Amino acid sequence: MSQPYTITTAISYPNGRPHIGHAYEVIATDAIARFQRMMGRDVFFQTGTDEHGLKMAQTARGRGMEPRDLANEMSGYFKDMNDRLNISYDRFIRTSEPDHHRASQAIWQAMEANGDLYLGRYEGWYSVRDEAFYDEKELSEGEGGQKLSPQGTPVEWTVEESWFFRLSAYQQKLLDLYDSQPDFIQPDSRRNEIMRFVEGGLSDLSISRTSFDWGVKVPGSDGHVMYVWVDALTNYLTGCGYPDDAGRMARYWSEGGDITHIIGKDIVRFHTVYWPAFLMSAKIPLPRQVFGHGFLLNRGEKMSKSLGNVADPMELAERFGVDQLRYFLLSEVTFGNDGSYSAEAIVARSNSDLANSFGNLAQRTLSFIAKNLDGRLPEPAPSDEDKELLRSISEATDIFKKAMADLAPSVAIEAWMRAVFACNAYIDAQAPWALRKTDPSRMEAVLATLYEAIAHLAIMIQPVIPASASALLEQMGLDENRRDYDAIGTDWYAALRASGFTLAPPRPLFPRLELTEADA
Ligand code: ME8
Repeated sequence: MSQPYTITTAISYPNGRPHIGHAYEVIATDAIARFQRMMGRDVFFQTGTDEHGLKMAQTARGRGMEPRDLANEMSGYFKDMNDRLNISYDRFIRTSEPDHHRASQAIWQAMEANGDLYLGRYEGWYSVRDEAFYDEKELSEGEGGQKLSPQGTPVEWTVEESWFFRLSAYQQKLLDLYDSQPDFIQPDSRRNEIMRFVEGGLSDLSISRTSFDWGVKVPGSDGHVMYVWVDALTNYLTGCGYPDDAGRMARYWSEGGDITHIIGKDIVRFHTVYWPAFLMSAKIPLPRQVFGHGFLLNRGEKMSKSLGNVADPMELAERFGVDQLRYFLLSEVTFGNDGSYSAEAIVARSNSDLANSFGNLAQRTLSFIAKNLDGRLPEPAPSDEDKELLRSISEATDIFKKAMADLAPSVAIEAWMRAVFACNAYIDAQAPWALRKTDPSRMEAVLATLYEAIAHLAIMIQPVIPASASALLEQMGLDENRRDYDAIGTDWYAALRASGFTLAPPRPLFPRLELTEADA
C-alpha cells in the first residue's frame, strides 16, 4: 500500500462568504495534495468550515437568525467555492457534524484524564473577531481608548466561570518540540516568532464558555460549551477517524506520520502552541509540520469589508478562468510571504505565461501536426539537440518535484516556465515550418520532440492548472493512467504512435484576457 500523506487547510468561519484569502489557501493546499497523489501517495486532504463560537453566534443574532441556519447557508458557499475552484478535497468537514462533536468530547476527556483541566474563573481580555484571549501586555490602544489585540481587533473584558487547560505546564515540552523537530513550524520567520512567545512564558488557557451555548457541550459540565478553538483544531482528528476508527487513525494520523497543516500567518499560535499541547496532553501523535502562509492584499492594501475591497473569488474565477486564477496565485506569491493581487496582475501573468508562452507553443505545434500530417504523429529521429531539450525538461521536472515537496509552488512554477521558454527557443531555432519543403524527415523529428516535450510540460503542471493540463493531455491522446510523473521517461510516445492515434485540430486552451475600464 502506498505511503499515506495527510494535508489540511484551516477551516473557515462561515460568518460571511468566502474571500480571496480563503481561495488562496485552499488552492495552494490543493496543488500540493494533487502533487502528492501524482507521486503515488495515499493522500487524505481535508478542508471545511468552523461553525461554533461567539463570532458565529453574534453574526447570527445580528441577522436575526439561528447560528445553525447561518452556518448552513454560508458553509454552502464555501463548499461551492471549493467545487468551482476544482479543489480535490477528500472531506469537507463541518464542525456541527455529529462525528466532530464526538471527537471533540473525546479529546477533552483525554486531556481531563491526564490531569490538565481544572475549573476556575476567567477574567481577562477577549477578541470576538479573533476568537482569542490576550494578555494585557499584548494590547494596544485605539480610538477612544478602545483596547486592541495585536491583530488590531477590539477586545472586551470578560469574566466568567471557565474550564482551564494547564498550558503553563507545556512550556518546556513545546520548546523541546521546536528544537527536536525544526521543521515543525515553517517558514523560519514564524518559527522564531513562536519560540520567542513561548520563551516569554505561558498562562493557562480558558477553554470553555458559559455565556452562550452555540458550541460543543463540555462532557459532564452543564452550561459549558468548549472554547471554539478546542473544537476547531480537533477537526483534523475527526477527519482521520478519531476516536473510534483505529484503522483510519493508524493510516492518516500516526506517530511519525506525514501530516501537514496549511494555515495563514494570523493563526500560527493556535496551531503551534495550543494544538501540540492539547495533543501531548491527550497522548495523541503530533503533526509533522505547520506551514503559515502569508496574506493576500488587494493592490498592496489589507482587504476589509469597510474599504469595500474584498474580492469574491467566484467572480474572479468566472471572469478570468479557474486555472488562470490558480496559476496567478501560485506563481505570483512566494509561499510564506504576503502577496498582492489585482485584475491587471492576473491578466498580465495569464497572458504572458499561459496564453503566449505555453498555450501558443502547444497550439502552434499541434495545429501544425494536425494540418500538415493529417494528425498522424510524426516520426522521431532524435538528434543531440532533440535529446538535449527532452533532458532539460526532465531536469526541470526534478526541480519542480523537489519544490512542490518543499511547499514552494512558485519555485516549481518558475522551473516549469523555464522549460516552456526552452521549448519556444527550440521551435524558433529549428523552424519546422521552413523544414517542410527542405527536409521533411527532420521536420518530423522536430515535431516529435516537441510533442513529447509539450506532453511532459502538461504532465508537470497538472497540480497547478489541472483542468487545462488534462484537457491538453486528453487531446494529445495520453491515457489517464499515463499522466503521472512516472510517465516522463517511459516510451509512451512510441506506444501512442503504434496505437494509430490521430491528432484532431487542437482547441485553444488559454484565451487572451482583456482588462476593462473598471479595472483602471
Ligand atoms: O481563522 N490572505 O478562520 P478564517 C490569505 N476558523 N489568507 C487569509 C486571509 C488573507 N487575506 N484572510 C484569512 C479562522 N486567511 C479559523 C481557523 S483552523 C482549526 C480554524 C486565512 O475564516 C487565515 O489565515 O478567519 C486562515 O488560515 C483561513 O484563511 C481561514 O480564516
